[in-house]
Formats: sequence, structure tokens, C-alpha cells
Amino acid sequence: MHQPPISELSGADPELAQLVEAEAKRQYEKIRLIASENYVSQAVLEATGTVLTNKYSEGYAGRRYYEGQQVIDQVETLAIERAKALFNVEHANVQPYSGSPANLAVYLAFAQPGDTIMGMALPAGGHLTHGWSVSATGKWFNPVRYGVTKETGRVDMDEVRELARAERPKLIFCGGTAIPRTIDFPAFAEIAREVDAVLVADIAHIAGLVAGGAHPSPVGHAPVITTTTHKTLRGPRGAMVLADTEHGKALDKAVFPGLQGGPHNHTTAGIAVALREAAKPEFRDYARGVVANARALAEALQERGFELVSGGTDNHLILLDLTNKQVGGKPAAQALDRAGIELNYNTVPFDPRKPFDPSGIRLGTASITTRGLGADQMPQLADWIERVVIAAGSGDDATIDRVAAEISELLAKYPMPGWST
Ligand code: DSN
Repeated sequence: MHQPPISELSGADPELAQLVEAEAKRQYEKIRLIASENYVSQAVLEATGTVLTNKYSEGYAGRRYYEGQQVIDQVETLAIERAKALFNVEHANVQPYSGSPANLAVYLAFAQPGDTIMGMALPAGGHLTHGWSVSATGKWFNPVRYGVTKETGRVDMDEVRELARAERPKLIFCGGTAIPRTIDFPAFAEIAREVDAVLVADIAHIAGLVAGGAHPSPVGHAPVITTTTHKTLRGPRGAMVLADTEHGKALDKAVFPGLQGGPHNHTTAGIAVALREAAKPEFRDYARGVVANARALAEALQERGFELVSGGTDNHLILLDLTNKQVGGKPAAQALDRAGIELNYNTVPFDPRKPFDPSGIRLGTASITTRGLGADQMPQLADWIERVVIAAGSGDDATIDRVAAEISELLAKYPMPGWST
């Protein structure tokens, strides 16, 4: 059952309580490879379920528009100070509701509608809010996009430099949602300096790796850093904007009153707890473990003939192109889910198929590492993935069911935070 227990909820709203229990059980019964998800600790869960949700606190500590901020000011200040210390930055804003609003705040702070901005194209691994056409950021600004090269699957920094020189963007975003390789922050910084652009490092996916020393930090290279708090950083769903002092004030004004009303104080509390956890030595082991698991899984998949975009991984993320397996990303993801492996279908660079039925699947090791799985189990996981992907192509339901039974046996040995058997 769910931990902490939801006994009051069960009495007051059995229908909803049942859904919460069902979701907790579903999470427990899956090998979660969704690269942007994780399991928060029970302490984070408790913090996000507190009376802090009752309080409005528009403004910032010491400058609020409502009375009664004696405690909330301390909660937010604690989160800010922990963020500053963990990431070694001069300024932190912990109020953005999530990653997209955090990125919008950057636009509001440093660009005008119609300005040219630059980001990685979504199909190459970028994020919607880095100027993709269907996003407000692609409609209200003039986006120019870099991608990856076909041969290497990696960002070509010469191409980025040429594009920046030609287009003179106000903002340059680096980072994204499906990048299996180390982001070259110094190279991006050099380009941004040359064209007088503000470099924004969106580290949503790798924030926990940066905090844990398993990925280079953008600090000192990007004056503005955005991140969600719920991926490798293992906090509640939320976001932060980190910056140097020079850019901090404009960002604060953009978050509030520019874009948002009152911050979600229960979430801020959860972020504070997660930041404290991430500052512990164990978290460095965790971050290293995430990368070690991803590398081991990548190798095991390659040995089984899978094609990895960029040929491998440096972080928590693996992008598989299933073209050579003669099955689309979507049917493969659906079959894997049935077998107990949860992930998402994903476009691959230069994908000839449509985003709703693309060629790839995206895998991440943040959640399974939290759960306690280690590198020696990755060949077994790759084996299951191979069997199910082949079965998805041939409609072999019996194999999928057999794998499901094997996975269920394994997971019984690995507790999930937030669930007690
Ligand atoms: N939805 C997130 C992800 O899965 O990467 C990005 O916003």
C-alpha cells in the first residue's frame, strides 16, 4: 500500500484513494525506464503533502503581498540557500511551477517577442520550449535550430557557431530531453560570448548528475540555468532557475509577477528536502550509479544488435533506433509496458516516421538506480527488452507474458519508496 498511508483519504474519498493505490501498485510493478521520471523519497512525499499547500505567498521572502509569511519565508529561503550551495550558484529562484514556465521566464527576462532565439530542434533531442514551432516560444519568437550530425548523432559545435554568427540570437539554449551525450558547456559559452547572446543551460534531465558530480556543471559557463526538480534530481514536480547575480533580478521579476501568481509552497518544501538529500555523499554514489547502469545497459543492448543514437551514452539516457528491428517505437513501447518495462516512444534524429509513431524508444536509468538495480542486472534487462521488441514485431504474446512473469519475480526483491508490501 501507499506510504505514507492514505487512511483519511480512503475514508473521505474511496474512489480517489483507490486510484492512488492503483497507481502506487502500478509503479511498484514496473521497471521504470522513463528517462524523465524517478521515485522521490518518503520524506519528499511527506513534505509535499503538508498544510503548506494552504498558503498564498505571492512575492518573495520579506516582500510578500499577503500576511502570515513568518514560516513560508523560511521554507522558501531554505530551498533557495540549499539550491545555491548544491549547484554553487549566486542566485536561485525555486518558484517556477515546472520546466516550461521556468524557460518562459527566461524569455520574458531577456527577449522581446519577435527576437531571434536559438535552441536544439525537438526531433534532434531538444525541448518544445527551446523554440519548437508548436510551442509559444516558436510562435512568438524567431527560432533558429541546431541539430545533430547524421554520422555521429552528436551536436556539431561548428554548425552551432556558424548558425549563431549568421543569426545573432538573443538567447542560446543548450540541453534538451533526448541527449545521450555530455553537453559541451564551455563550447556553447564561447559561441554565446562571441555573438553576445545569453546562454541558457536547460539541465532538467541531468540536474541530479550535475549535483552528484557525474556530469560537468554549466556553472561558470551559462549565466542562466533552468531545471526541473523531478528527474535525476529526485525531487517533487517543480522547477528552479539558477543564475549569476547579474541575471537574477530580471529572472525573479519574470517568474513573479511576470508569469506566475503564488508559488506552490508544499512543492517548495519538497524541493528543499530533495536538495538536502542531493547534498549527501550517498547522492554522489547514486549519480555515479545512474551513469554506470546506463553504460552497462547501452553495452548490453549493443551486443544484442540494437542501434543506439550516437553509439552509446555518457549520462542516464539511451535513445534506441528500432529501424533495424523492423518494429516501430510505439508498438515496441506498448509491448514493453505490457511486459512490465515502462518507457516512451521517441523520435530519433532524421526520423522518417511521424512523432506519434516514431522509430525510437527512449530509456533512462534514474528510477531503476533509485530502486537498487545495479550494473550486473543490465544484461538481463537488455535481454528482456530484446525478447519483447522481437515479440512485438511478430505478435508473440506468449513471450511478452513470460517476460512479465520474470520481471514481476525480480521486482518483488526491490522496494519502491512510497510503497509498502
Ligand atoms: N516531458 C519531459 C521529458 O520527458 O523529457 C520534458 O519536458
